Amino acid sequence: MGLTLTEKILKAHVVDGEFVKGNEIGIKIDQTLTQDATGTMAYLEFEAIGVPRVKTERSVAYIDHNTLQSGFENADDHRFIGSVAKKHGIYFSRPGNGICHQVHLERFGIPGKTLIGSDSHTPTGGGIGMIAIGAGGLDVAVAMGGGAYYITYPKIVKVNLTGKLSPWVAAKDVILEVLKRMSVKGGVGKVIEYCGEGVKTLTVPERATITNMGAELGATTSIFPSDETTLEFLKAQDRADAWTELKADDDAVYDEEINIDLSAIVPMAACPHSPDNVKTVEEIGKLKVDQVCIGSCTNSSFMDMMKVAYILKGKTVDPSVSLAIAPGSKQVLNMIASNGALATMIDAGARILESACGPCIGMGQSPNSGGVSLRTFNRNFEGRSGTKDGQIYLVSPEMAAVSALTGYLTDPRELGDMPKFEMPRQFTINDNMVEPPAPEADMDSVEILRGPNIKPYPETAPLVDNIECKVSLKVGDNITTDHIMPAGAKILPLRSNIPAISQHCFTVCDEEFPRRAKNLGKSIIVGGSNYGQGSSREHAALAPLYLGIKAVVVKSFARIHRANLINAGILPLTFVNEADYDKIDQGDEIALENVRADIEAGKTELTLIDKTKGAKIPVLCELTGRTKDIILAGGLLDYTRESLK
Ligand code: MIC
Ligand code: SF4
Repeated sequence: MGLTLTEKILKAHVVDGEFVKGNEIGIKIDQTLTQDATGTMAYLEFEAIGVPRVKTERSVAYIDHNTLQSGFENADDHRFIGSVAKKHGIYFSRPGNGICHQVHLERFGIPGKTLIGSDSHTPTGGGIGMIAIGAGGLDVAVAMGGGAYYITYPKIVKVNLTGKLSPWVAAKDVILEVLKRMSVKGGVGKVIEYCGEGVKTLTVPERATITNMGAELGATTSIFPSDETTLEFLKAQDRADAWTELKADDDAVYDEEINIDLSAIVPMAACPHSPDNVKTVEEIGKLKVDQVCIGSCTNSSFMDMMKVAYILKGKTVDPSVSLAIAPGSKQVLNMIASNGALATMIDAGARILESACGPCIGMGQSPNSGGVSLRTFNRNFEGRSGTKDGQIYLVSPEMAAVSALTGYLTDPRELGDMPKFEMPRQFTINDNMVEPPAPEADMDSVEILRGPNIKPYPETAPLVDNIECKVSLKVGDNITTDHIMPAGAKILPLRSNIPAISQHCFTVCDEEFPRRAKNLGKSIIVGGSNYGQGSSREHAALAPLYLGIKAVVVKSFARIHRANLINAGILPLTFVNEADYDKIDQGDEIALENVRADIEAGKTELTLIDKTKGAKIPVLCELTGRTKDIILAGGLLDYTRESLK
């Protein structure tokens, strides 16, 4: 029986566990990446693990999220990350060099290699045939130390692409179509593998847009084959030697199959407040637009920028619209500066932002109250833009640019004939903003620069026998990590200070939560389905840990967040009967008796006693040998320290 591409790469990297569907497997990680919002914590954890030099083939630390320096905190974090990188063998991509996923694809990604990144959009690397997975910072720290990364052997979904995109229809519309069909939880436990004749018609940046936003499906990752197109891309990056041909066997067996005829796809938008709330322009109807933002790791490539410049050429942005553009990397910015496309954008009235995440993570450019903002980004969760009642629509760069001119949501096909946009045969290459690490012999002389806002990892303790406490919070379905641990310009600078950032935990849902939880000393949270979707930020587990959360009981979890809870030593529990969710209320007194002994004995079904209601509620605590030991030890940090002894 033949293998899928995903299986081929995983099989070549498996170092622990039996390579059988549904099993937990440990894979060797070739490359890691971090960004600054998760990086400070990841490197504090790496230091705590105590391995002197990274053991990966390539580890890169990027600065791209916290670039609005409205106080000393972010600049201090950048300096800290730079110094850790230099000492411990990590390449440092300086602020200004671009968004981690865009730069990694351009300069470091290698087909067939494994990459984990402390950012949920790491699957961008799947655009060139990598197994690239988003993970918590601590998982990345462990991988840098040479440890395996554990995933459940995924289900593999074949997306069979046929046909060719029509003029002005974009890769963004393809992933919006997939999201429309599968929903934000349809990818959990799955890898999405793109195959078929249609693959050839898509450039590498287009493929990367699709794998990038596969994160919104909740998928483990997404992947394209590595073919002639991949080779052309790598050649143009002066990296032809990184190429190998990779594809699934003809008789590979998939768990599910989806067929997409590219020529049938039309321009679409994901409407507020979920990436799977996808509609066509006709379905949305006439929509006045206040703001347009172009950029982010989904749509900031050279090709995206060239299309935008073509649409804006000789025109002026509608007076009622603010247009912001952030090219994805120094390479992209440099190339559009040299070929005049940047001047075209400036001339049309675009507000040019630095090559960074910017508005995507609420670092500036929040829309006006109730404002409609069209964004080429990947997430439109409520409040993420920094404006609580902002109405965010996720669209292609083509739709964004034309709508900026008309002031209304506009179908880009109204532009008429489309010229052929050619991929460059040669990109402008200058890696002068990537600092190599100090040679191993000199590492002792590198001083770590720690600012006053950088506080250590919160205290943990081994799992206790009995948990008796209250429910400090009850929330509904599809809670995102932006609800649990909001980002934005005010809160992101606290990413290296867990006590301070915890004061903002869940405040989007309930202003009083941090104080209540802290006063209770210990408590549990109750939630609905797909709890923790979105970001990989482990702060969404570390802040609850600091606030005394012992367990989270939900209908279902998103993959990365569940792993982050385990890493933080917080029990991830799911209702055996979803209807029991209705029985338990905020403020209820609960008890989990003999929980340590039960978990040690390998029991997966536990009983949660709701003392207030006098109810016994069965809950599942599905842990494998390794995750069981992590929970018993009080988290991955303690577990790793113990296993290194
Ligand atoms: C995001 O898009 O939400 C982020 C900011 O890139 C996060 C990481 C973070 O919270 O720092 C992600 O996607 O993992
Ligand atoms: Fe940055 Fe936005 Fe991409 Fe996250 S999704 S890495 S914030 S550009």
